Amino acid sequence: MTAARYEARDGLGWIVIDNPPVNAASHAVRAGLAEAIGKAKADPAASAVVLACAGRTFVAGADIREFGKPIAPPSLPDILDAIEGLDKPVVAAIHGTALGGGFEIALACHARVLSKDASVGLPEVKLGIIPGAGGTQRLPRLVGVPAAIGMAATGRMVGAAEALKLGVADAVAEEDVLADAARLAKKLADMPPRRTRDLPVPPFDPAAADAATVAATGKARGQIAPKIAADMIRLTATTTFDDGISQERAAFLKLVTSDQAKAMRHAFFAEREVARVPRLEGVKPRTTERVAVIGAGTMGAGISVAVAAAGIPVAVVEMNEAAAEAGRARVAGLFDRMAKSGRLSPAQHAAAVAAHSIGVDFEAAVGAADVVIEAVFEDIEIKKALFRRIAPVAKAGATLATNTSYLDVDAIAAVTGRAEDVIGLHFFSPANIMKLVEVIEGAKSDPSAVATGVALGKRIGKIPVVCRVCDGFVGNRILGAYRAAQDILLENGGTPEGMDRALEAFGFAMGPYAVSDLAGLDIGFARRKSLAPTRDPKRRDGGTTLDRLAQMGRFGQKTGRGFYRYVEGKRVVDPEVTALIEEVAREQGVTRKPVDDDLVVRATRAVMANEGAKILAEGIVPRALDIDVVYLQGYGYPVWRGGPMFEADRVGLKQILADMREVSALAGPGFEPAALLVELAESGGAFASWTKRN
Ligand code: T1G
Repeated sequence: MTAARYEARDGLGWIVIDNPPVNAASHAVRAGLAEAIGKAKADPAASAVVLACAGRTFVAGADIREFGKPIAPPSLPDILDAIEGLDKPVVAAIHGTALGGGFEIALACHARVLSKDASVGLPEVKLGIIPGAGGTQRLPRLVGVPAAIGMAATGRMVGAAEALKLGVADAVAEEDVLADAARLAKKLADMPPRRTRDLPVPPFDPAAADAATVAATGKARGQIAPKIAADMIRLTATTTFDDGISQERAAFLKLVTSDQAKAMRHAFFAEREVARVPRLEGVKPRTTERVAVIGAGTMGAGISVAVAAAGIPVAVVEMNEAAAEAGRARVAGLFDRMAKSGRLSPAQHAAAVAAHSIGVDFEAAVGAADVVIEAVFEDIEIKKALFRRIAPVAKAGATLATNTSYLDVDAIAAVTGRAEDVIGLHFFSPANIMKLVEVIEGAKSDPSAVATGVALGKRIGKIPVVCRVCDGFVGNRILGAYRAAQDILLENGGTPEGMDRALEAFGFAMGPYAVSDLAGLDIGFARRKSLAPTRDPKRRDGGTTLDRLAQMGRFGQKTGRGFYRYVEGKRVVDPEVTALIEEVAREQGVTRKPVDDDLVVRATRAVMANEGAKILAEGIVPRALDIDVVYLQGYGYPVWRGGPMFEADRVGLKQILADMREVSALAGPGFEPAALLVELAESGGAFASWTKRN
């Protein structure tokens, strides 16, 4: 099967690309296209040409797997020049998504027909690059500079209707995009091809272009590609097409080998690879036709909405009618916001609402479910009691999942008498939006139950990461480690505002102290109190300041004061907090010395990698990419750094080990370098290529 073929039919030439699963413009596709274009050019029977794709979608872009390797000719720009230069009209028939190089192919055609559910876009900036085959030079000639920036500098996809309105689609096919494209091709056959490159750039308001650029770069803080994409688009107003093309290509080639592009490509593939867990290879998930969720609080509402939005019937159970009624209101609000934001189309909204119910009949809901998800108060005794109720009612073979964020899944499973059916499904709030779900495999979980958790996660649009039981699983365990290190640095001489600034410059969306105030110090304080009996008094954990603030009723934003004061919603530094930190340091016998931003970043990065190394060595997850995906999808880790383990490999494990040794000297017991980190650093190894030997 050739990746692109030519056939003549009904007086038209047909070029059909066929490269499953997404028709990526691989070398085979480009070579096939070169041959097909030659045939179209030479075919006297073909008065015009339709360019289409087999399978589920138009070309989804250049083949990302080829990046970082020498580009085998013909290059995509050469192919596009050949298409655009044909002396007969070429009409693109677009279904599914035409993205990146795929959309650039369509832009080099002389007209474009989209099926009504098709989308087009230039998402290259999401890979840390910019369009490299004329996208920044052709798109503005069709939609204008501001709109082109709004698309290419953000990576935003547009649907068929908007594409028509913008002028990048010539028609939208209600039924048959191929038939409509053929009709248009015949209509254009006697006219000279309308070459996008020859179109004048529509006049535009520079302020609108500036605004689009600011909006795009504002959403991608720290990333370099968006601004470059916008600059390339602006070039169209000041230079020739050919000069613009060569500047775009040069910028693309430079970006494609950048650290940011390597990190974002890693993230792209890791988020797909992570659901393929080696030890679950070939394990069949159990059938999941109905789900029950116990608890309609924040988490239960979010989880059940995500399930219903995927079209799976879900019955939520509450303790009493009043709680059920409150849950219904909460769920209705979530559905409405998802409809308003366009996450759910009107039809999807209606179907999701129809699939969702909340009641008080525990036996009916749990007895009918293939998967039961508990989402009640984070207390081990409450969860155990509930699972004692679920176990005898749930049908044989049903998967029983707890949404706990750090309690012992094995302890919960042990009370059910059917531990093989029990897993954890740790969703992240808001559960109807956040993509990460940690699928916790208990010591006695049957692989089919774990596979069921993974399959359900994917089906509801999540990114499932399978991990074994440990305190905090992957995300919260690493969070606990680096937050303790940061709190010790705070006592040693840091300030909340200084440390937040350093970590926001590193790329975190919010610094740790702003996050603590947002989440509520009372929550952290309650957890610390529960862990206090087991805490090693010889180890500093830096939490004294938080304890004091909580005891003073300073719970953060919700009380107007925490690590910061909040004046009309604005976060301001509070000298009282600085004084309190100094007092705590004195009590600890610590002489405060200024902590610079560089140390804050190096310490955070090292402790994250160090805890990740322990997690790998313990076999909690099989691969470093599992840890990266947890942080990218659940903790606001900057995607252009690829995740804590990818970033550690980039920096080099020798440096990470040196930084970890510096942290250990500053923070004392509990911050020793992990054996695996030492082993890899001393052997010149990397996390990416390490797998657990047994
Ligand atoms: N190259 C290689 N493989 C790709 C790919 C691509 N462009 N897109 C998807 N795949 C693989 C993916 O890894 C997975 O593989 C399988 O296809 C199904 O993907 C010159 C330089 C198209 C919306 O950024 O956004 O063009 O895991 O699970 O959920 O200027 O794939 O099965 O082994 O995501 O239905 C620009 C990236 C590239 C689009 C479909 N294009 N792809 O989503 O399936 S750069 C993109 C997507 C470029 C030009 C520049 C999505 C999708 P496996 P999937 P999906």
